[in-house]
Amino acid sequence: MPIDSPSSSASGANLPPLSLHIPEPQYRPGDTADFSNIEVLAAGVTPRPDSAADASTMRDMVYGLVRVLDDEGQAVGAWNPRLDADTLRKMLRAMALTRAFDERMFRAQRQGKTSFYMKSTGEEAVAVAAAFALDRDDMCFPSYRQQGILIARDWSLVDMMNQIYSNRADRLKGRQMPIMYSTRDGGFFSISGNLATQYPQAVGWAMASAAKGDTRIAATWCGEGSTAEGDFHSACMFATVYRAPVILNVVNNQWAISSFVGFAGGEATTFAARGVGYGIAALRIDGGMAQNAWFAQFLADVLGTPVEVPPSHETTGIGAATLAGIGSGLFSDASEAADRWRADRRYDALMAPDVRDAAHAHWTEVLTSELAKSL
Ligand SMILES: Cc1ncc(C[n+]2csc(CCOP(=O)(O)OP(=O)(O)O)c2C)c(N)n1
Ligand SMILES: [Mg+2]
Repeated sequence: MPIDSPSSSASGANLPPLSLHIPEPQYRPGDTADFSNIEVLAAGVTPRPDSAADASTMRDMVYGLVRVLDDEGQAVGAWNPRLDADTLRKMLRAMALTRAFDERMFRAQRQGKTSFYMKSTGEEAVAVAAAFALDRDDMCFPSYRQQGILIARDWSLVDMMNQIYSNRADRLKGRQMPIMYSTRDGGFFSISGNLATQYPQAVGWAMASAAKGDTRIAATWCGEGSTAEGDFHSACMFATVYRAPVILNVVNNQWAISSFVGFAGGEATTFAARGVGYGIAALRIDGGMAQNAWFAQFLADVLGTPVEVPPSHETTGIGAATLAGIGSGLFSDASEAADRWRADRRYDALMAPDVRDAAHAHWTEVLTSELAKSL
C-alpha cells in the first residue's frame, strides 16, 4: 500500500470511507416527469402574516406553500388578493400578450432574424402579477424571463422588437444582446447576461432609495440555478444587514439549462429557506401555475370555446400578485414551473389542438393590432 494512501493513516484506519454525493436528476427532458413527491398544500390553508411581521415569526412558511386558487379555480383563504374583475382581465391580457409576443419572437429567432431569444412560457404570471402588485415607479431588476413586466406596464412592443433586432431604432444602439432590454422610464433595469448580477444591483438601488428617504422599493428576480452564484449570497447579506426595501424573487422552474435543480441545492431544502439563514422574511409560493386555471377560463371567455379543466390536486396558486404587501426581503419559490407545467393535465386541456389553434389565431390578431397601434 502506498505510504500516502488515506487508509494507511493511523487516525483514519477504523473509519468508514467517505463518499461524495453527485446529484442525479430523476427525469431528463423527454421523459415523463412525475412530481408527486412534491408536497402541494391545499389552497387557502397557509396563514398570511402581517406585512410588518418579524422574520422570525414566519420561518415555517419557507417549507410550506402559499396557494390561493383551489381546484375549482376559486381564490380562497387569507392570501386572496380580492382583485376586481377588471384588474384580473388586464393581468390575463398581459400574460396572454406576453405569450403571443414570445411565440412570435421565438419563431423569428428560429428563422435567423435575430440571434437570441428567451421565452417565459409557463411563468408569465411571475412577472405580470408582480408588475400589477408593484407601484409603477418601483424599480425592477429582472432576469431574462420577466419581459411580462414591460408588457404589463404597457411598454411599446415595437420598442422591444427594435431592441431584439438591434436595428436603427434600438434605444440601446446594438450594444446589448437581444432581449436585454433597459428602460429607465419603464422602471426596468438593464438585463445582464451574467447571471445574478441584478441581485446586488437591486439591493444597492433599494439601499440608496432608503438612504435618500424615498418611498420606492426595488424588486429582483433570478432563476433557481442562479442562486448558486456568489452575487446572490452577497446581495442577501447586504439586504439583511441594512434591511433594504427590496423583494428578492427566486423562480424555480427546476432546470438551469441542462443542470437540474439538485445542482443549485434544491435537493437539500427549498430556495425560500435561503432567507431563513439570512434572517430575511421569506415565503414559498406556488407562483407558476395560477395561470393554468386562469388561462383556461380566459380562453374559454375570449374564444367562446369551452375548455375543460379537469380537477387536479397538483395545480395551482397565485404568485407574485401578493408579494408586494410583505415589504422587504421576500422570496417567491415558484416551484414546479416548466416541467410541471408540461406535465399538468390542465396544460393538456389548454393545448388541445383546436383550443391551441384558436388561441393562437386570437392572440396573433391582438398582437398585430397592438403592434399596429405603436407603429
Ligand atoms: C455567470 C454566468 N454563468 C453561466 C451563464 C450561462 N447560463 C445562462 S442561462 C443559465 C441557466 C440559468 O438557470 P436559472 O437560473 O435556473 O434560470 P432559468 O433559465 O431556468 O430561468 C446559464 C448557466 C451565464 N449567463 N452567466
Ligand atoms: Mg431555472
